[in-house]
Amino acid sequence: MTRQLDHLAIAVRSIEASLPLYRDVLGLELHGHEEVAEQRVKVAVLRAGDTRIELLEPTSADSPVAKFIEKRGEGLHHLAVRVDEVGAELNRLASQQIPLIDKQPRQGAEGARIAFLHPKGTGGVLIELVERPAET
Ligand code: CMX
Repeated sequence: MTRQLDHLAIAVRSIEASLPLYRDVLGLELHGHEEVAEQRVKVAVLRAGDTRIELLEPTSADSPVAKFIEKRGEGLHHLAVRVDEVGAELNRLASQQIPLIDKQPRQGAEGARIAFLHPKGTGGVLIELVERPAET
């Protein structure tokens, strides 16, 4: 099976302030906005061909994305790879001793099931697994 990049996520202080670059200057189509309460972020999704760019704005000071911006400033936050079943993939990676942030899938934007690998096991890159509902 050929896997694909599902999205790249950019941590921003303000979606309103950041959106014009991606939508108006770069010409990417704005697909939608939503709040992912569990992650304490607002997300703007832009389509870029078969993949997406997500702008992540923290909704509270204790959001993981707020912590990231405080420590490193705005910028590239994570990349996401699409998989068929996040749960099965987590089991496979755990059996290979890949350090995981999430032992179980959780809820992401656009109805997806997601899980994060720990950047200490991936050369400092935060990587997300994404399982999408069939119609998206
Ligand atoms: N990229 C690379 N390294 C990162 C990182 C990132 N985006 N965010 C944190 N880290 C590093 C930290 O610098 C820290 O390193 P040190 O131990 O060397 O200081 C280490 O990872 C742990 O970070 P932490 O914030 O202290 O640890 P937590 O366990 O609190 O957080 C993490 C783990 C990184 C998964 C969490 O902060 C996070 O970013 N979660 C994802 C939030 C998110 O993107 N939600 C939106 C999902 C929407 C969707 O895609 O559907």
